[in-house]
Amino acid sequence: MSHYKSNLRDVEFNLFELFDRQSILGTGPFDEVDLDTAKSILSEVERLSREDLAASFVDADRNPPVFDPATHTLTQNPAFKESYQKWIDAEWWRLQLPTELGGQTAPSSLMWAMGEFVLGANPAIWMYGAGPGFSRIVWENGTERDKKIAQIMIDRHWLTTMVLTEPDAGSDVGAGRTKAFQNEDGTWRIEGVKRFITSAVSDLGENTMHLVLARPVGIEGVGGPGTKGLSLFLVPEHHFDVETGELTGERNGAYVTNVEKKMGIKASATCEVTFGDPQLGGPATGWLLGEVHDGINQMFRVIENARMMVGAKAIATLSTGYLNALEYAKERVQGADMTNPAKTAPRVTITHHPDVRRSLLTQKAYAEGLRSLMIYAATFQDEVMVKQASGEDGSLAASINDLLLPLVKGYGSERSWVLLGTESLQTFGGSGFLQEYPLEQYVRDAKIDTLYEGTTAIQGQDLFFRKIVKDQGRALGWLSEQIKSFIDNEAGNGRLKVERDLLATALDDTTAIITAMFTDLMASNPADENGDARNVYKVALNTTRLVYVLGDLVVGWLLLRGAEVAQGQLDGGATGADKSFYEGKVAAASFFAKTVLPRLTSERAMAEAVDLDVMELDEAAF
Ligand code: ST9
Ligand code: FAD
Repeated sequence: MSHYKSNLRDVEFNLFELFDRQSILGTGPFDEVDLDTAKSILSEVERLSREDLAASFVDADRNPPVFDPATHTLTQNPAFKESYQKWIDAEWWRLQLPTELGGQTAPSSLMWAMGEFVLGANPAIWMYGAGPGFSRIVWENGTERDKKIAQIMIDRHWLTTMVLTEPDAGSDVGAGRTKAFQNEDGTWRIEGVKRFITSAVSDLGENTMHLVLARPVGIEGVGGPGTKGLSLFLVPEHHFDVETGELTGERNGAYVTNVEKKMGIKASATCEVTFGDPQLGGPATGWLLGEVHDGINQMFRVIENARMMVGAKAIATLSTGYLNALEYAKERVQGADMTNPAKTAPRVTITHHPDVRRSLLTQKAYAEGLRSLMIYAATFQDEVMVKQASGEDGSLAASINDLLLPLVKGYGSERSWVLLGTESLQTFGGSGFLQEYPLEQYVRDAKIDTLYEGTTAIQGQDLFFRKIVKDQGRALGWLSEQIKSFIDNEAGNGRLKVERDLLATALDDTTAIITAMFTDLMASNPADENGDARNVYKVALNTTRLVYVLGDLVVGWLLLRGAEVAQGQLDGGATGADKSFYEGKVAAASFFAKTVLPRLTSERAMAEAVDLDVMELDEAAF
């Protein structure tokens, strides 16, 4: 039986009942994907994921790939290889490619809805299979040569990596020391050691293309300090003929020199990659992407997609964690109903206990609310694509997507990983701790989501300094207006009135927190008479808090929007499974509004009271 429990019904609810995606299907850039096609893609990928992709999830964890340092090769778990091949053969990955690259352009919302199934069933498959997406970035940013390479990468199913991190450059990517020297023929020689590189070695394809950030040396005007001095190079594992893609039989000097042993996501190899070490082989030769020195900007095209992927992975895992917990709770008999204290009272399933119900509804509200957040963010990616195709200005949609990304990634991963442990696994009692059930693996596999692609602290800084301050509050202001108009809207005869009031308070609290952060930021300008640079510490003491607060606010709002739609269906006479589904939507939204949103008032009190005590404490006192 599959470990993976999907929620196709709720995915479709979000796409077609809440966010009206049918309005963009079959037209404009998505003219090849109509509503029926979209629905059949979803149901087929859901089946493939639940059956074929999920099949190797557990086995690949217990029998992870084996690295041979002598040959720098890796042998993947055979069952995992089989699942991976099924994903490649099914060709659904073509949906993220333009027609020029042999793809069939689909809305981002459909892509991520589909992605949820794959990422929930076996996330390492999506990661190893990310080559076509990477190729698209190479193609979009590349010269004619790079465009040819991109097509080769797709046609020959090469694996691809994003190579930023070094032992001394993690969050601080700009501290990277890997160097690039230009050869006489215009190619580049890369020298340095990169760490923690996903998918850098495998036996899943004939070649791997590394997208490497390195600092050019000896070229006027480039290669300065920090991220802006980094350029992006295409560095293959094996040399090949750029016209035909055929391997020349010559090894490039990019070697995996270690594969980490780690807590989870064991099927996905995390590698140290050594470039251009003469003791290992020849030089590591590559090309400058697009022949422009714009590395960090180009790499962020990949990172934005990968941050969305990480959030989707976390959210997908919480959803299957919840559904597994729900199934267990419906069957596990333990204790008597609290209203019947007799020693001989009949024993009941644990779904009769108030605390288990609280836990299940908490899981349901977050799993479904986070799904809405992910798909909502993707609707702005859709809008950017639609506007690009029609030549309209899509900059507001792009900014809103930018604002939502640290929430999808940062808030999505934190809430998911914590709830998987404190609620989903907990529902199983001691059995949750056993490998017999998937929860312990889910918890181990989901922890990484708060770490890679920028830790939660980095997401918080990105959210406030870049997505709010640098954006001059444009996207935030738009979002806040949307929430306000929902609160003021009395549609549905003022139903959900209590919840709307709670949302109004949450909006006030969030606004007050952001205002306090702005005030501290203004007070940190030393050019001002009363400015004190240290006030920026106060801002930074609130940035992670803001990820949680804004996340709760937006999820609370999206859940209530869903509840309004569901209430309409109930009023319209929904019956059977639909009736239960819609009742669940209303109940989860109301529960979230009543049990999560009120906490923002205390977050506000803490945010407004933040002082410099934490920063002034002597390190010896910690
Ligand atoms: C990693 C991989 O962890 C883990 C999983 C791998 C799985 C791989 C497979 C899946 C991937 C699939 C991808 C396929 C692609 C498909 C595409 C399909 C279409 N947004 O603030 P500044 C840029 S990998 C956009 O001064 P600092 C921007 O150019 C390792 N751009 O930063 C900016 O210039 P400007 C992940 C942004 O102080 C420039 O950077 N590692 C954004 O110099 C400088 O900005 C990390 O994530 C943004 N949000 O550097 C590192 N932010 O301002 C985390 C910056 O002029 N650390 N730029 O526009 C950070 O993010 C740091 O904040 C820092 C700071 C490095 C940016
Ligand atoms: P550090 O940056 O040293 O951070 C340590 C702690 O300090 C964290 O809690 C962090 O939040 C905090 N911190 C650091 N700086 C700040 C700051 N300025 N303000 C506030 N807090 C701060 N990298 C790649 O390039 N490619 C990959 O494919 C890839 N895959 C990975 C796969 C796995 C399994 C792992 C574990 C990592 C992977 N990484 C990859 C690296 C990953 O992106 C980094 O681990 C991550 O960015 C954090 O860097 P670090 O580990 O050096 O931690």
